[in-house]
Amino acid sequence: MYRRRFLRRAGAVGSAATAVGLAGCAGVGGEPDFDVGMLAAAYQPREITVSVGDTVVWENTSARSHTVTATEGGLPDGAEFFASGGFDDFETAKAAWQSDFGGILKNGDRFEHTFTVPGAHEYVCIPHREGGMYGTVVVEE
Ligand SMILES: [Cu+2]
Repeated sequence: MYRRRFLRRAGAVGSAATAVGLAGCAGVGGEPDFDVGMLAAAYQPREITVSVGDTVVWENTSARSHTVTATEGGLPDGAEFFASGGFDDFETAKAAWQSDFGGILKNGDRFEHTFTVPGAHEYVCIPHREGGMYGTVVVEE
């Protein structure tokens, strides 16, 4: 947990754009109380490293709507599928988005997932995946 917080701070210092984007969502002491924000078509940061057992919190810090949806084949063996909207697999999540925006995260909405299996977990924003809106959670032992 401490390591994640350190990494988050280090990332925020390195990017003026990040500071601007997250300014409206600062938690106690001015530090954001989420781990991954969202820009118009990107997760910020795109990759985050956490430890087994950590919970990652996403917040839609942009005006556009997004999803957080694990990709098929993008998870380590044994890892639980995760998706905003709570869907069980990618196809279900995609169909739900296409029918009635299932899994939508609007501005200020949050999603969280606890990671219990080490390895790289890739996820995507369904409406913006062709624009390259992908992210990765790297989970270390
Ligand atoms: Cu998106």
